[in-house]
Amino acid sequence: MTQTKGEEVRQRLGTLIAAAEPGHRLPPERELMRTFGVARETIRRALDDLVFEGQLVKRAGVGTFVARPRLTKQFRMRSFTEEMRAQGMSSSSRLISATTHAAGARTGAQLRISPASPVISIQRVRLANDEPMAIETLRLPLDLVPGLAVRELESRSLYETLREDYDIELSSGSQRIEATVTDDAESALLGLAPQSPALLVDRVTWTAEGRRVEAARSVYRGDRYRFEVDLTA
Ligand code: 16G
Repeated sequence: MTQTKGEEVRQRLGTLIAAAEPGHRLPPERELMRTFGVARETIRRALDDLVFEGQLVKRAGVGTFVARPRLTKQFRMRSFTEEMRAQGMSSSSRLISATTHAAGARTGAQLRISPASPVISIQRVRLANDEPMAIETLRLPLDLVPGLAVRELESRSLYETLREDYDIELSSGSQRIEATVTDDAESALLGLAPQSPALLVDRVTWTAEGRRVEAARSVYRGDRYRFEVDLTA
């Protein structure tokens, strides 16, 4: 797939952000237009996307800054399959797509690999008792899972597969949750009205040795899902 100008700008800005300290001020739009050789509109859209993702902060009349890391809370490390089992429900998946491509700046930074390293990207609709609950898009470094039988992931747990076939035991992760609404494609896949409330979850998981294994971006339907957090003083 060829990259659009906008995607290219986003990727280059991502690299710039990854290398900068939190609080660092980005050059003004005019200068970014010159550097990237694109129209103001393209720069604005890329900046807006990065602000939406929480990577940048805009201060009116002052400038655009690399965001400080947000406060995060810890959740339990559980797979969708384990979660459903614990609640007495059956789980399954519908495979939407599986592709391999270069990680890119954002996923590369999340997985601590070079943006040029290949990843496998798997998109599944997750079902509980045959009802669609979430759309998950996972990215795994390709060299960690050679020959992964993607089709099997319709009926088999990814975490189980990692454990049994690749001897990869996930020990911790970090997760961020934001409110969102479903777009047209997501609404159709989840059987919801357009623009239904949903929760957007970004998760990165790693092994006890600190090897980043998975960067996942999931959209959970807001009418059926609730997130529980254990609090400790
Ligand atoms: C959970 C994880 C997802 C992981 C999946 C594995 C969240 C937000 N996401 O859905 O990152 O890939 O479990 O499930 O919790 P599986 O082992 O059942 O395939």
